[in-house]
Amino acid sequence: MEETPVLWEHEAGVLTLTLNRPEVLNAVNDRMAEQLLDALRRAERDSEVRCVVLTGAGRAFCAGQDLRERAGGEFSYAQHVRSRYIPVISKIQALEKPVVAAVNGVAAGAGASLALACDLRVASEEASFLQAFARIGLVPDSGATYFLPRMVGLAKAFELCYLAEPLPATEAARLGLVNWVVPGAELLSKAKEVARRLAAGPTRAYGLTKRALYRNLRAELLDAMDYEAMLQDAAGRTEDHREGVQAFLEKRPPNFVGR
Ligand code: LHQ
Repeated sequence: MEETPVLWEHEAGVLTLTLNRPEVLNAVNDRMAEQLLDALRRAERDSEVRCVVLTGAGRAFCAGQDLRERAGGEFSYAQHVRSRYIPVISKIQALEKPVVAAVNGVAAGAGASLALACDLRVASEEASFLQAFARIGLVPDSGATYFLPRMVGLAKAFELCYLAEPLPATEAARLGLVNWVVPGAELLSKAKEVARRLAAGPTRAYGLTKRALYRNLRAELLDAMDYEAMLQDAAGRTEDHREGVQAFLEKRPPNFVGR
């Protein structure tokens, strides 16, 4: 049987992508990286998809690069990161739809970066985040040095990267790295509840909000406000904006269609 390292399930606007190599804690091989990028591209194109959930099969979320497939040897690490990881992380960030990580277990190395690149994180009580890179003499990659200091501050980012100890979910939530922590048995239902709510939201406005939040991480206030104003023009022309105002005036919940 052909291996399917990324499972795809689409239900009522929510696309759930499951990393599916549980025997190696969903370590990323070439095929998984390709399938994940392909799935994200399809999610971007498919207007029926209004929110993406990313999770892992079995007891882990993702253990990062498959160290049996690619480690040491003669091949270029830079080339590997550029061709396998940067496209995936960039696509999650550029996807103008909410992306929710349902972190079911350990997220290590580039697997932690995958979780950090998502817009929101729901974690099970058993989950943890591990900057495993230093353990094998590598540098945090796939966005870890971008997301971590922004989420937890520079001092904690140094500690996590240098000491490479697992950060348990409850502590990750306390630091602001995780949005919700729930018992393992409730993880998918909680993540899907959040995702269904987002999938019923103003998709275009969410997409533009994501653009503004990322772009304005490195802007001056005036510049940031001007960018918001420009995006507001686009949001202001959507069907969902008209519906939102109409629903407010009629004192009823809005029925957003994602356009
Ligand atoms: C694995 C892996 C794995 C293969 C568990 N590979 N088999 C970019 C550019 C180029 C090259 C390098 O990398 C990168 C980016 C990166 O992601 S670097 C970081 C790579 N990831 C790691 O260093 C994490 C390695 N894994 C671990 O440290 C542990 O497995 C953790 C702490 C995640 C979980 O520990 P345990 O719960 O004790 O599980 P385990 O270690 O017993 O793993 C279970 C199985 O999964 C085991 O296989 P086995 O045949 O013995 O049952 C592991 O070998 C396998 N596995 N991670 N990354």
